Amino acid sequence: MSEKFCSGYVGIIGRPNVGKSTLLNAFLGEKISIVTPKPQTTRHRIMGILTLEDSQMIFLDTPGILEPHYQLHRNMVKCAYHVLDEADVVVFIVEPAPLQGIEKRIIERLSSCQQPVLLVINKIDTIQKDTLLPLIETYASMNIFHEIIPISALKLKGTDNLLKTIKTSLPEGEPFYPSDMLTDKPERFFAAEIIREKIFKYYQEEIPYSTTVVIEEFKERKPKDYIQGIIYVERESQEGILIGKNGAGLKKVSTEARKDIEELIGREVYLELWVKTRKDWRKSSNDLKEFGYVQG
Ligand SMILES: Nc1nc2c(ncn2[C@@H]2O[C@H](COP(=O)(O)OP(=O)(O)OP(=O)(O)O)[C@@H](O)[C@H]2O)c(=O)[nH]1
Ligand SMILES: [Mg+2]
Repeated sequence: MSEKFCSGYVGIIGRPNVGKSTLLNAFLGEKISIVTPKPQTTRHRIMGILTLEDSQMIFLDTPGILEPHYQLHRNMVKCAYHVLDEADVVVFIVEPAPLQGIEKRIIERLSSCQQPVLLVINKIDTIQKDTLLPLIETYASMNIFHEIIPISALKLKGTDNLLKTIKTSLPEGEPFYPSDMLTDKPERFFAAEIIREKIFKYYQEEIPYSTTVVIEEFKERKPKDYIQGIIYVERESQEGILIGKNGAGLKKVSTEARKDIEELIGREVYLELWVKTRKDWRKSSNDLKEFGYVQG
């Protein structure tokens, strides 16, 4: 054991939908952060711990940084920028496309970062090779980024190279967490996230964004665990949309979520879901606090 051990926090930031959660899951080889084709999927900081022979990397997936329209958005942006205070290395993810306004503002903020910032161009499986070089040149000319690394988080292209670069950017030090620890949040948090993922998958327009999930009960029982969740919507009219004709919508969410929860916790589950209204919860500081959306 003469090799030095490196450990540290790796903040993953970027605008919504660029593939931050996909990358976290790719690094861990486990799906711990929910992924959907819709933007603004992640609303909390999700920690994923990868312990190797010579290093421990603590990845922090974050909500996409956006132009906030209501209090939940403001909390999400705060949560994302907060990781800049914790991270030893920052991974800033973009898509292989021209920069958006919000990204220019993120870059401004990153330009005063003390720690190394790696620029990751994700989704390179979606573009022609010759469009990549001019993009790399644009980012290189900013003189902000420690490295510029093109990847496809979905196809696992370039992700090993990125992991190596992250590792070499970390400080020397002892591991922060036990080697078998994967994340910092309890099973009930991930159960709620999985239910939210299914709502993002099956509902359109405002429904996913007006929804939050609270796990009221999580009891380990034989032969099945008992989980009771409440899906909160913002208006009574949304309850019916969510429940669907003869309860079909809710049933689909519940069945699929149950399967994923069972896979995650390795036990059989009885999942009971209720739908309730909490008027305009996304705009209420008290409700956001109650639902766990306040950055400590
Ligand atoms: N083609 C392609 N799609 C990708 C890649 N990485 C992620 N995606 C897709 O992009 C979409 C968004 O991925 P997420 O990982 O949820 O993105 P995110 O940045 O975490 O999004 P927010 O949580 O909303 O901020 C999903 O449909 C992913 O499957 C990639 O390398 N190639
Ligand atoms: Mg995400």
